Amino acid sequence: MTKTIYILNGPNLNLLGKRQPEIYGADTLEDVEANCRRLLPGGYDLRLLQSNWEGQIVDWIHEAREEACGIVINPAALTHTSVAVLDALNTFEGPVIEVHISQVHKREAFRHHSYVSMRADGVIAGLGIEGYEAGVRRVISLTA
Ligand code: CA2
Repeated sequence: MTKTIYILNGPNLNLLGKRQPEIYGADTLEDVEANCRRLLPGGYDLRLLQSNWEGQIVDWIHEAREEACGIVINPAALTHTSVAVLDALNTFEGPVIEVHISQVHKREAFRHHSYVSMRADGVIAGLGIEGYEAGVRRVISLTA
């Protein structure tokens, strides 16, 4: 049976590649998906999703409980605010890798705390969109 990796993206990441390239780079979420797809061995698939709504991210995490072998998540600003996303991730049994495009620890102090890190099995920050590929590689190595 095919193993599916969910790649979840939080608020404003639909603007990736379209605004603030000095912080987030020039690549889009479509580029992220294409780069990650290239890494997939046989028997794996991925589903890349983005929403500006916290509840939608929670619903996708619930869906992942049945459908996904692992989650790569860039919760965006919800990283720093959302107990709801943390609680949802705590119900997921597979590996969870948290990704941030920017190096959040070099930025404002409010970006230094992550609720999601209390559940994540790995945390990647500052690798640009390559962080998603590292996250996908890690989920594959933990679920192969
Ligand atoms: O570095 C990251 O990936 C972040 O998760 C991005 C969030 C930010 O709130 C986190 O602290 C770190 C912001 C996402 C906004 O994405 C945009 C992308 C392009 C243009 C404007 C916003």
